[in-house]
Amino acid sequence: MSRIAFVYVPLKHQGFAENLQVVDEDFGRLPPLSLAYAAAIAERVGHAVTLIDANALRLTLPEVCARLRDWRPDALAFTLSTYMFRETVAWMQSLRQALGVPTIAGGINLALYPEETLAHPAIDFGVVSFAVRGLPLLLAALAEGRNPLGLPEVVARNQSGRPVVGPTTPERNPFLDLPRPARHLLPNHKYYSIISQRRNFTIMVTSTGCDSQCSFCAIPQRPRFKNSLEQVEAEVVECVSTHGIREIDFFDADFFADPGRAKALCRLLIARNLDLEWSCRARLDRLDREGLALARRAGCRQMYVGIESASLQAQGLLRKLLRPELVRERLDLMREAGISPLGFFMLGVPGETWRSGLDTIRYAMRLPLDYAQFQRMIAKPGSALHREVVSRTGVDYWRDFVLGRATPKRMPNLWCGLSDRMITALTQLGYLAFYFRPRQFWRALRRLRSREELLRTGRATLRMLGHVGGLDA
Ligand code: B12
Repeated sequence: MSRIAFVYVPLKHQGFAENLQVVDEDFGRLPPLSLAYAAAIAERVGHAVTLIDANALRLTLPEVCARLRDWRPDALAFTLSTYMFRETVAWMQSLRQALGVPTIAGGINLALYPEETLAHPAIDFGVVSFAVRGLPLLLAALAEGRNPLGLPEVVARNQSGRPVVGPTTPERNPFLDLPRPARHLLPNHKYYSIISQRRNFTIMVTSTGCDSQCSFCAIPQRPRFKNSLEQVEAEVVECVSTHGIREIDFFDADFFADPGRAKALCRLLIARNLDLEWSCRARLDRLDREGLALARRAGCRQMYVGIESASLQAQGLLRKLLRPELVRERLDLMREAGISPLGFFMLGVPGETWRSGLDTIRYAMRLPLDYAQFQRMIAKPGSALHREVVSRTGVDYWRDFVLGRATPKRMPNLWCGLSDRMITALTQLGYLAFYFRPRQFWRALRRLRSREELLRTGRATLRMLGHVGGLDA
């Protein structure tokens, strides 16, 4: 048995990000779900485990280092996204040096760029896939002083220092083997999102991947697996009864992708009659009156829906066509059911002009939405759009970024003629035009349920106003 410390590094807004800085910084503090899954896998096979969420606890590197010196881990484990790659590797390097123990990495960036990731000497080992098999094997080898090179799903360096990915088998549904995320190791009382209303708050996923093929999104490229409804129900019940959770945000790409499954889950939650509210992401064309009514009865308060753009041409190119009549009809159904809609919009879409960007903002304002989020379109790592950029330019920006050859800056935008500054200005304008209307203001005030929420949204509003003119990116 070994002592394994999982560390979640504080999030930082990046120069290439799709959100405005102020939005990224005020979005909330959300639990590190992937890491909590990995920690649960290690704990299940008998290791002593701690998870330090330095992001939620606002801990600095020296503070985490001091805590870990006291705890005396045998290995350090981190989740690596491409966005947070640099910061995470910097923490791995410092903690590895200070504590003199090996580092283990997992997560989305390792799946996308395994060899480039392991090119960093601060990372000793990696575990690809869902870690159910690979992590226990790696930890056992380390505990017994065996060389993990060649173990299934484990990335390790060979004698000449080259990273080698151990054999992988076709992925089977990880939810059949995954334990529930180790929420008992998380500071559950610290979490919130900008529009959550109850504490404790957490996030959950009931599936991975997505049935849709929107070209701007990276999630369709992830394998598609679903958890069983019994396990989802058990996780929800554990959240409520053991961790004092009163609000959950389901992060599935499309909660209603399989409407029959979603409705069945709602019925299970209704029968449980829990003191719980929740939100989820859903595609508008999958929603119907029955599903929405069931979701509401089951405690759903908010749904996040991608509407993206007013331009039908751009929607077609992005492989997500939602006609305005359908959008309006489904949003009306949502409101009728008593569910509050948040619309996601993208600016800088293919063929975007200043005028079409303004059309998208006006479109958002005409729709019966309680909230809107405006993002610039970027070629996310792993998306079909990014693959197209690579084939057209011959440059893989994200690969270069992981290898330390590119800085966190705006990527080339091959699909629209607007400058970066114009897209940023449109995004800011979107927020101002949408939220600073008497009707929206009044709606927002009526929705507020707590002093904390008032302070949180007030602060975000002031920061947003403060940034206008500064053109933060
Ligand atoms: C929930 C979620 C979040 C949560 C929780 C973060 C987390 N990953 O734990 C919050 C809201 C905090 C979040 C934040 C962010 N996220 Co996020 N997130 C997701 C989401 C929707 C689901 C992740 C999940 O829990 N999946 C279910 C579990 C079972 O699978 P998994 O995540 O792959 O984890 C398994 C394995 O990868 C492995 N594993 C993972 N980590 C580790 C670590 C070790 C040591 C080991 C051994 C194994 C291991 O074991 C896990 C269990 O099987 C994914 C999209 C997706 N569907 O994958 C995006 C996604 C991962 N997020 C993304 C992004 C961009 C972000 C942010 C930068 C915010 C933003 N601007 O969008 C931040 C960065 C966070 C960070 N520190 O890197 C991108 C990543 C793109 C990239 N290549 O970098 C994704 C793919 C979505 C997208 N927009 O395309 N996110």
